[in-house]
Amino acid sequence: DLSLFAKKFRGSFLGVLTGDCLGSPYENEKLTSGMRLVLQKSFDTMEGPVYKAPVIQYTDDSAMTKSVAESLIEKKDLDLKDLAMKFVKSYYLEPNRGYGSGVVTVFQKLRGSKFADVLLPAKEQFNGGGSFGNGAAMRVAPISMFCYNNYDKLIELAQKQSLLTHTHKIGVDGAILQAMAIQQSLHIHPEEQFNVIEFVDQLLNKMKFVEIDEEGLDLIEAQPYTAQLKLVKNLLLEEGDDNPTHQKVIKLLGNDISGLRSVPTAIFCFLRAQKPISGINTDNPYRRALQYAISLGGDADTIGSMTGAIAGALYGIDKIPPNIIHHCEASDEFCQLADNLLDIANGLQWNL
Ligand code: F2R
Ligand code: MG
Ligand code: MG
Ligand code: MG
Repeated sequence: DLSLFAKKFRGSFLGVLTGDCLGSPYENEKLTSGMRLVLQKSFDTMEGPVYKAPVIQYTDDSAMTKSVAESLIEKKDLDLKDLAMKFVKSYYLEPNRGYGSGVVTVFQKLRGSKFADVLLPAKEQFNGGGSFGNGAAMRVAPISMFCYNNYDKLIELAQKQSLLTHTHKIGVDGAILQAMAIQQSLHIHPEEQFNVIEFVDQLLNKMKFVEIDEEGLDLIEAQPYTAQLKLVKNLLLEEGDDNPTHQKVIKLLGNDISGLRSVPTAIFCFLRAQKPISGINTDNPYRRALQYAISLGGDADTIGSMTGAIAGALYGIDKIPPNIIHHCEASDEFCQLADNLLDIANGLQWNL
């Protein structure tokens, strides 16, 4: 029998994987209502009895998450040089996993410089501005598990791992926010009726200290994630049992490749899926969250993956339909990584 945290760790890891695999066919798509019906039917089949089907390949989201997990397990710490080497090795072994076009330059420079200064290539991205893509957020789940009982360590390591590829504050803070959301989910009992507004309020309180408003001007531009989280809260409050149109969610929260317009969206999908959503017919809240996230289209693999990581951390592996798991590439390997990471995390001083 698995312990509660073993189920949650596996759930979050398989959340990353299943959201990525099931979302990737829809990446960059603008979904029509017809396509949403196709999505509903394919999820219906996957919630049914076990059947044979070819596995769906994972993309960069899972590949990079796997590297983060493997490095933490091997080094029992966040070792940036080792992690940089693992990212690069994995990229050159399988360059066609759908990586962001900018991040490939980082891998080339890391390899070309023989990892002399692992932080330098990321700083040079986009004329020195750094990447604001969601790539640092999409791979952060293992950090939430590694630091599952320590908030300060979580922030420190979520930020540090980002800097290997993303130095723009939007890119880094997106990873911190995603890491916080997963950690919060890990600490909610799956049978507990939790308050979704309190979940957002906790994130808002924490982001206050991340998005420090140095001038004290209370400018929206200085606290962009705070502004997005307030929109998430309003959307959850104002619609009651209805749900906002896809168009409205995409317009307000976004569904693109930037951290700012994808991490809060994933948090919203997870929270909104606590209640029924029209057009998504299921009693399974994990499936509902995943299907809802993917149905928004745009950066569907990444928003699906980040939503899956948060939802899986709450519900645990038992709530993920077996067909969904078995139809994703390397699901056994992801389970094993979760188990190994729990062993390591439980032995760390800072989690005691
Ligand atoms: N790249 C994709 N999907 C599209 C291509 C798929 C592939 N060709 C295929 O079909 O096989 N998906 C993956 O990329 C996202 C994560 O990206 P990451 O790791 O953040 O990469 P990058 O390159 O740093 O940033 C992504 C793009 O964002 C724009 N951008 C970022 N910072 C910018 C800045 N400061 N100024 C201007 N533009 C900036 C650029 O267009 C970057 O290329 C995930 O969706 C993952 O699934
Ligand atoms: Mg594609
Ligand atoms: Mg991807
Ligand atoms: Mg993507």
